[in-house]
Amino acid sequence: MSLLDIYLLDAPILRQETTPVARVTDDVRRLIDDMFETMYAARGIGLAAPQVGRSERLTVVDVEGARYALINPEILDREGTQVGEEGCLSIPEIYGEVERAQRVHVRAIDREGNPFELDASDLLARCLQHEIDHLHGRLFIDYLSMVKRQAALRKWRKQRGDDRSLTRKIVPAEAAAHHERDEEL
Ligand code: K1U
Ligand code: ZN
Repeated sequence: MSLLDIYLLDAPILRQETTPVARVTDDVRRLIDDMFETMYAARGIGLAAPQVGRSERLTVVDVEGARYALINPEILDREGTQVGEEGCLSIPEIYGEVERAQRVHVRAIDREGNPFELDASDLLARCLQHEIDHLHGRLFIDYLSMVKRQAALRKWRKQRGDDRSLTRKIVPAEAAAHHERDEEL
């Protein structure tokens, strides 16, 4: 398995509509495995294919042990609302409150090519909506008020400085923990 680079806010692929996966091949399964590895190393709870430079309709999530690979996911039903904080591995260190449906009913295809349906609520529902948005070129900052979006973008530009790179490398979580401990000493 391999750690994949994560595409950042200014990368055009994050704004493109994805292409449905026609067939679950070994290549698709390899991508799923690499995406799980990358998501865990980046300490995320979800990751969508465009975030690793692949414009395919595919995402992975793991929210409190509820672990799913979703190929061609579709939200069939939404109920209620919840407001909560979101972050994005493509926009590190930027956070914002987003209103989402409290519960969603999702249909998708799994890693073996079998269709399945899923009812989710709370953080899993939020994460699924965030990831499925990625598959349609939408980012959580699109839901912020104009004032909050502009503040978030100002913070993003400031922390980026002169750095124009469109991807970032993920440091495996264990190595990052050692680094943080060394920094504290
Ligand atoms: O798609 C992504 O960029 C991953 C993103 C998913 C997400 C986070 C928060 C709410 C909805 C969806 C992340 O995992 S960012 C990491 C993060 O902020 C987080 C990690 C654990 C719990 C909550 C948030
Ligand atoms: Zn995201």
